[in-house]
Amino acid sequence: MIDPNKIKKDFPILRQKVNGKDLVYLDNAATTQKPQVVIDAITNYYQNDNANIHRGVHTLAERATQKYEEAREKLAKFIGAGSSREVLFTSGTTGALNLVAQSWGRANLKKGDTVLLTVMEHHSNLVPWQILSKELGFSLEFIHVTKDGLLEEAEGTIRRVKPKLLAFTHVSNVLGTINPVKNLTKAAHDVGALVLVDGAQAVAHLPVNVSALGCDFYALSGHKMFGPTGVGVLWGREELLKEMPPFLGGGEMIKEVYLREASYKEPPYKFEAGTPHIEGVIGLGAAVDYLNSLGMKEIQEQEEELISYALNELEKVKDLNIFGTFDPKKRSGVVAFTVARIHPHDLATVLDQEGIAIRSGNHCAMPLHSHFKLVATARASFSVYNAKEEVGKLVEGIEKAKKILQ
Ligand code: C6P
Repeated sequence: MIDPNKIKKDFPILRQKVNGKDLVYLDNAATTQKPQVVIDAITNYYQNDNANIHRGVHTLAERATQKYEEAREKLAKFIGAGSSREVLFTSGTTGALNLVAQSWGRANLKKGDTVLLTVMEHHSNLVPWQILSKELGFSLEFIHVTKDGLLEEAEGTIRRVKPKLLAFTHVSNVLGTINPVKNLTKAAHDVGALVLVDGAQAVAHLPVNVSALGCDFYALSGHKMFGPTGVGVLWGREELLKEMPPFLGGGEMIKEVYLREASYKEPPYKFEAGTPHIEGVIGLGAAVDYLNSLGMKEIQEQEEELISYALNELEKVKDLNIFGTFDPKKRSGVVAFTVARIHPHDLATVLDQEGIAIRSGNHCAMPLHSHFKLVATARASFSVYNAKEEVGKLVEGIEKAKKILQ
């Protein structure tokens, strides 16, 4: 079993005090902290290898290129991709989802088609489709969410709507719900739809194997899995990527360029125009090594126990209302809640005085909050370095806030 207090030593930022108290970092769904090995990988790159990639023949350029491409191999293996050619580096999940919309979507969607989303999507998997549907005239439909925070009648909705694309989140960043990707993918494929999965909140918390899930696209962010910000991945099935037009044009994505036309490289390079986030990719590769060293199954087991404990403890707090399912098998380490007569921002401010970092607001999921007739929630989100004692500190902090604010 993973010992969070031992893991914590790998993360230098967690050694500090905030407002005179030991930092309790419970905002991991927004971004995770970085282990020393990731910080070292980035520093080493700048100290020893910095050069542009895929361009020069000099030693530094070759070293930088090799490290960048090694990271692609690591990512491919980590998510169970058939080939590293299916791993495109993007600016993050948002970049990956927009890439699918602007490349695959623009080439394949038209009036009369439907894109099926869910009410629990992050804005990143709503707004790109809204922008495109206004322009191209296809429809948007939504799978609803039960009061327990699960997808409602998902397979029935897929069969009824017969979408061209089903795009949904693997794990909700508000409810923590782990959606049944494999079953929904099968239902979508049965009606001829492609499937895009937003894996932003999944990859650092449970083993992900895109081949076993059977989906067509999978998006993730490096910074939510102990890697740097500004880098992420779009995984796509190779035959789809080959057919898709490029999204951005520029250097290194081309074979030949003439004044009025150009031919393009094969994926993944066709989708990586310009100088990429080289140190970000190398740092992300180091984050994958770190996650592998802990073991994704072990991480999942440890977090499952922690979330059960947290739900149990928070449920005992009077006037506190938790959103989402209480089944730890269907829920990842995110707990959104409200406390009667306290605004979530005020609660987060009082907790900060206690050195406890949580997020408050709509967590970029306004439609989901509207669905529950809420404007904002408080959200504690856990990672493998969080210990049960920190749940205790959160509960104490909430009780203190109640005394001050209620
Ligand atoms: N959610 C949160 O606090 P980017 O910003 O591109 O790395 O990730 C976007 C994104 C997409 N999908 C889901 C399910 C997400 O949770 C996020 C990011 C953060 O919940 C920041 S808003």
